[in-house]
Amino acid sequence: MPVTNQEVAKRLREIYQLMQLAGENRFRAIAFDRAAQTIESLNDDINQYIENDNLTDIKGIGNSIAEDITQYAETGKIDVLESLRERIPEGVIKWLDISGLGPKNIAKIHKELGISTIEELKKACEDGRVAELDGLGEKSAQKIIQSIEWMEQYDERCRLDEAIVIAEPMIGFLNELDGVEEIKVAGSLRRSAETIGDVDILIGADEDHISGIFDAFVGHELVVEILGRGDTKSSIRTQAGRQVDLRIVKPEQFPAALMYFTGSKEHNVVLRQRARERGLSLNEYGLFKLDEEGDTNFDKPIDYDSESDIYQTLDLNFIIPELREDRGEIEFFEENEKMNLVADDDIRGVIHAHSTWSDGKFSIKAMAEACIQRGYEYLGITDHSQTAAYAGGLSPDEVKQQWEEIDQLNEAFADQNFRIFKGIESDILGDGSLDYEDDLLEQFDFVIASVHQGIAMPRSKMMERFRKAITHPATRIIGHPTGRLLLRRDGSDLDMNELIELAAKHHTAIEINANPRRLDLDWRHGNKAKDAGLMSAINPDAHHTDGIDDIQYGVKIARKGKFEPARILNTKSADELAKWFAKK
Ligand code: DGT
Ligand code: CA
Ligand code: CA
Ligand code: ZN
Repeated sequence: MPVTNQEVAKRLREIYQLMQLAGENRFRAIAFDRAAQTIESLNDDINQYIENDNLTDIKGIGNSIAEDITQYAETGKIDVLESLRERIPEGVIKWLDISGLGPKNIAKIHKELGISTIEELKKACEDGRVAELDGLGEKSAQKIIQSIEWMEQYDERCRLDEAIVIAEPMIGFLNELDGVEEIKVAGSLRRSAETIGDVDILIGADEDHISGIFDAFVGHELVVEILGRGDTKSSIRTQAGRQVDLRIVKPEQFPAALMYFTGSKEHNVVLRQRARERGLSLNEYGLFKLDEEGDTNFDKPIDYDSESDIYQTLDLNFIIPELREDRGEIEFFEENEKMNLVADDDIRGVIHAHSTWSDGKFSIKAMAEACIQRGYEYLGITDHSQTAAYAGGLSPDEVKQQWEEIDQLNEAFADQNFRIFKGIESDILGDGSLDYEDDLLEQFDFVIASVHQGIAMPRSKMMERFRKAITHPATRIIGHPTGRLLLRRDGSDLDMNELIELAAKHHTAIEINANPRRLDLDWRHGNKAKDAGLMSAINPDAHHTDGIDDIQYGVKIARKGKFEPARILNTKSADELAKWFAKK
């Protein structure tokens, strides 16, 4: 089974850590750490060495570790690692994530106090037992408590909007430093993923500036913890709990490194394979010829000036970062120069917004003015329906009063060429019916149908609800289909393929809810949506004037989901949209 260099390095490092926890010979343990480091920065694919049975040619890898690596590639397991894992309680292994607490002290605390969970450790730090241990003291105990509190407080991932808030000022700051020739965000953030593990930043700079740039980076005011400081990479944690990785490469390596660290891993694997098929080697340092033995020939670099050049060499057109997920983009850009994707400028109006009539914070008028201010041509107001009492859902009488207000506002806004559509976000009830009588539903300009209650019903029940809602003649858009809240709550269990087919067949759109907590429809359904000809709308679900600006996140996700402007309702003019609403 092919393995990645990173996977092998990770296992070896785990052996190193567990050996220290187990109190094994220090030099033997360090050998595993060295091997892990070497393999992490290895320019070639470790599989070549495994196949050629010459792992020991790699500096720092002896016979015994070579055998471990081979065993891992063959079986997915390493005996030493397995037996270590059995000897060290799992709880104690988690202590390794506590920054500032090394394996030696972990072993000491675990053995002398006989505790093995993080909760017990925290308690022992608080009641003075840890401070009494040799070589630890009160200061160490306090530091451990703080690290544990960080760990408890911060999630492993954050939302796209949260990552942007961290990355933008950091990049602005770094960009001003001496010697920074190029700087770009990489990783999942550059790919516009809906959640971000860590923020990756890449700089191109000459060698003599590297240490100055890293000094400034780890000394930045937002840094609460330095996680690592090396010659080419440093990592920090910010106040918000996020990790930021900064890598610095030579300016001429910048495009290849940017490509590598943008990922995704899956996309990179295919690119490297394409390079091999063309007698080339692609890595974060550049593009090189392969020699007769199939090794990277670092003396034979291939010229490139940009990511575009590298793609060209691999017989591909430039692939925008959002699409680099190995979901058909490679095949597409073999043939095509560009994919027609919706962009910020294409958005002409705002659909799905709440007002003070239900749980919004602003009047319809204020929401409309905020739309006009941002250059939009219309607003589709969609307050909650009657069943959503907790969110101030509208009774049939209130609906009619709201319509009068909208009629008046439309008269007032007519000379500004702005239009308010009468919409509603109708609950999809437990049995799939909508939340008003049909004769009232028919009179809205459009209906968004959303599930707000019972999102955890079994798949068959959920699908039945959606089937009924989609086929209802008044339903024009399905709101936030899964109801997920990113990093907080899973969405409904749905057959998304069927849902998409059904919606397309019944000329009903499924929104891309642009609220960064939702981003639902998920972009992963983009290929299916494209095949089915599904219509969508990039909807801010705004409860506040500021919420309108969430449309930007929805556009990113729509691009990632391969939506062209023609399949996004709010790229239409108000008249075209009115026609589409009336058409079902
Ligand atoms: P994240 O941080 O979990 O949201 O996701 P990424 O994609 O930002 O992943 P990260 O930060 O671990 O690494 C950044 C990029 O570096 C990743 O997208 C591709 C590249 N990379 C990292 N590790 C590997 C690896 O083992 N193999 C390959 N081919 N690329 C890697
Ligand atoms: Ca990352
Ligand atoms: Ca990273
Ligand atoms: Zn809703």
